[in-house]
Amino acid sequence: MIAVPKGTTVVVGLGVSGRAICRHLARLGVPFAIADTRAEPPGLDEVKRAYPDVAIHCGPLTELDFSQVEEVIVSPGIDPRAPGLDGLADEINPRSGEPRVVGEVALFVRAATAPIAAITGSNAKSTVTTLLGEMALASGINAAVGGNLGTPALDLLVQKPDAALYILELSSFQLETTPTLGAKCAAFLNFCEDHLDRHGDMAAYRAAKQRVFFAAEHAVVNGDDPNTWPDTSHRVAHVTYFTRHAPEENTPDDNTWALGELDGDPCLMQGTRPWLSTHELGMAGQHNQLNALTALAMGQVLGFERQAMCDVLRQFKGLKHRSEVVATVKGVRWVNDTKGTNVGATLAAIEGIGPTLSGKLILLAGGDGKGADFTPLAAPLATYARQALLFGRDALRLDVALKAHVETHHYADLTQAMEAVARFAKPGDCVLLSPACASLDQFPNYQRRGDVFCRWVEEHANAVKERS
Ligand code: UMA
Ligand code: ADP
Repeated sequence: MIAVPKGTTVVVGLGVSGRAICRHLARLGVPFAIADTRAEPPGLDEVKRAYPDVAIHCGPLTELDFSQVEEVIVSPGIDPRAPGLDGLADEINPRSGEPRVVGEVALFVRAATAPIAAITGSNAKSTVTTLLGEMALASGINAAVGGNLGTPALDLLVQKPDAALYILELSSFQLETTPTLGAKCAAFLNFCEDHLDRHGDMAAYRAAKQRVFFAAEHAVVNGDDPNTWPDTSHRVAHVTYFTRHAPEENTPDDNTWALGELDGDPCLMQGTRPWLSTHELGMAGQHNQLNALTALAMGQVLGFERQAMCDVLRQFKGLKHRSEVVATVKGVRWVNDTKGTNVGATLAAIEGIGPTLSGKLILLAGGDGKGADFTPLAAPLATYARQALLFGRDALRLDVALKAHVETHHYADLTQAMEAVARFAKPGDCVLLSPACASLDQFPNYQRRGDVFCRWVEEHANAVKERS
């Protein structure tokens, strides 16, 4: 076993966050060592060149004796209780007063001087984070946007040293190693089964996400899901809710943002006060109406301008790979929701798009289900879908959960499933790729899966045009 010298700071992981942590420590002049469990981690050569004097260990963490280290800064992909780090996460670093194992965001909190708006949840984080960033820009606020999405949090400190606000998307992995975030505004959007391979059970996954609330001034949470609410231990001063249910006429409540109606026209409301008709939104689907409500609720807490926020909601068409309309071919709409990588996301896409169709949905789903229970998809598919075309590693598990409720067919891969669609689709239908699974069994990432879908649809559209 190799003893790590007394008082050393060790960075674990050489991915995007690990390299940002090294840059930050180097800027601060804090001496550090590096460990990565892989024999050849990405970026190793770059890091060796940048820090020729820094000790780097590649291989199992159990080969190192961490007992004398001052602090271990783990990357999000590393479990703070991984073998080798045993017990360290429960010990306190006397210098910081925080656990001896922390993550990138803990360092960010120590260094940031502007307020933080933080967004977590099982789904919709990237959409809400981006919307809020656009709203800040439109309101003339110099905000820096990043975290789990885009630029690592610590790099924002250098990219925008004069930022007036940090808007961070935070994953459960990042929050798990953040002792006290102290956000000005913290949102927990929704909660469904995901990442159980890392967190073990739903209680631990939720507890990690709830860390977003520690010492927050203001929480924005899902009124329809108590799992997203803070409890008293989080010491949150104010809580605002968003909900899909219309507000009650006689109990106007400015702390609740709701999907209501004005003269029969569905609209986004604060209490009983209408803000924007849902017909004006650039994004499609009821799930995106909720995302718009959340961004408005956060934006108001943060002092953004009403007109600027509404203009952004009119213009923002949504992010690529999330309920993205790729083409309409012979009356059939093709929608790429490859970022639907868990059951909750796919449910939202089905329930968001299904009611808007004159025809039916044809769902393309499958891949690596990460051990999830697929049965919640059965009822909405029975209501809105014509068929479910299943592919990838967990096609059979999906079939078992769905076949009593919707017609199912199996294919070896996504392309074969797409080639089969012509047999089923009718004008007014929507072919929805929302796999409810990770892509990693057949693709390098979810983006590549979405790109394969989009390319196939474009070729299909061209072929149909040439024939007609
Ligand atoms: N790994 C090892 N050994 C190590 C270190 C990492 O095997 O010593 C593996 C991890 O298990 C993981 C992979 O390497 O499979 C990457 O892990 P990492 O912690 O090095 O990841 P980064 O490259 O730093 O990227 C992370 C986030 N990735 C993860 O949390 C897995 C990125 O989110 C994020 O954009 C980036 O930090 C900057 O903040 C990606 C993600 O998939 C998009 N996030 C998950 C999600 O959104 O569901 C949480
Ligand atoms: P995240 O960053 O949390 O993965 P994204 O904004 O990238 O979130 O959206 C991921 C997927 O989540 C989308 O493709 C869609 O299927 C689903 N989704 C979007 N909005 C919601 C919502 N309000 N509730 C549940 N699922 C949603």
